[in-house]
Amino acid sequence: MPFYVGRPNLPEKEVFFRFVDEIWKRKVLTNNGPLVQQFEREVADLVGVRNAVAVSNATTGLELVIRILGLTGEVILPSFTFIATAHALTLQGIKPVFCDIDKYTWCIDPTRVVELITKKTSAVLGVHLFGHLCDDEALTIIAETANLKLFYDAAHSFPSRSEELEVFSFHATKFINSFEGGVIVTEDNYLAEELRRFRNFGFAGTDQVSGLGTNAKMSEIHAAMGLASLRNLERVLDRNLRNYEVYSEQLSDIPNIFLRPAQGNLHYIVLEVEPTYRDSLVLYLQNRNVFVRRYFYPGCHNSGPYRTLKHQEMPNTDWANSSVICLPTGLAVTPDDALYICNLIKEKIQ
Ligand code: T4K
Repeated sequence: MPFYVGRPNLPEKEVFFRFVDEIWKRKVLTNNGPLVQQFEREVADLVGVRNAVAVSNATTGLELVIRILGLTGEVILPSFTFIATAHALTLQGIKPVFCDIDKYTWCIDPTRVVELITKKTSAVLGVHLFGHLCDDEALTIIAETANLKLFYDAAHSFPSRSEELEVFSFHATKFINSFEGGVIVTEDNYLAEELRRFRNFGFAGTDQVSGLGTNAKMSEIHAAMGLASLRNLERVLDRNLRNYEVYSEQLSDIPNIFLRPAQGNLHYIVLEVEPTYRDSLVLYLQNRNVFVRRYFYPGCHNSGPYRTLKHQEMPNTDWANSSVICLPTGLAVTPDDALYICNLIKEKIQ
């Protein structure tokens, strides 16, 4: 059987269909329907925040935030992230300025952020990577001192968060999914209202357009999947934990590989492999139907439109890019499957 990183964590079909029945009865398919509102309330309660604004996906969520915060010029972010983080800025006419990551958390390194601040910098965009939260305390001090906005790409971290404005992803491949989807969370009521208006063409009421806007709404069927998936959260977390335990027991004493510490929802179980062995191990596993991934090799600064930009030296990013392997987990992987995958790894490395 093939194993994937990102196989969807499917909720009980019956639970999903109960929500779908409600859609059929009401005939409300989209435009801030009752299931979207319920999904927003449940997400807000779970993470403990005042406002949750559901959107079509996390990338549009980031674009909305960038727009509503009125960012200009340059924004500092890590290169070691999914390309969507950088593209969301570029599409809004902002230059992404790539920063190195911390050696231990693999999140943006606050001490390296300081080196990159210029007159054109308007914000710092941290990424809570693989369940690790950014150093919010240090970044807040830096942002306040330099009068910059601070916000987070929290695509990986649901339901953990820091205190800032952040954007979760509910994409099919994420810990909790709504097929496609994202949720922006913020304590700021005014900002939340602005985001709601902007996701709905700028409408402030029927027939009343208060400003620019787009269509970034989540539909009812997506919210139905999100609500069903939330009822599955403990089961997914428990499976991730059990799989992590197997990976940890089996891989702890093998030379040249290191299992990164467990954090958050454990949706990404991450191995650091001595770079000279990494790609041959990936190939070996993939040839045996274990589709491990090198997220986020080769890094944003080595991808697409960003290759020609000048950037600071990023030794920790270089190391992460050349050593990372994400291992399969989630409901589609049992602890016995994890053991099988570990045996393949040992077969190749030892
Ligand atoms: N910021 C960060 C840090 C992110 O990681 C992401 C998304 C975003 C922002 C943007 O969030 P969204 O706008 O998407 O809400 C996948 C996902 O498409 C992407 O959402 C995710 N990060 C990224 C880490 O992974 P790919 O190109 O690797 O996906 P793909 O199609 O290769 O799928 C991965 C594996 O999952 C496949 O090998 C098989 C399995 N799979 C996938 C899908 C979609 C399934 O079994 N069923 C499915 O329906 O990007």
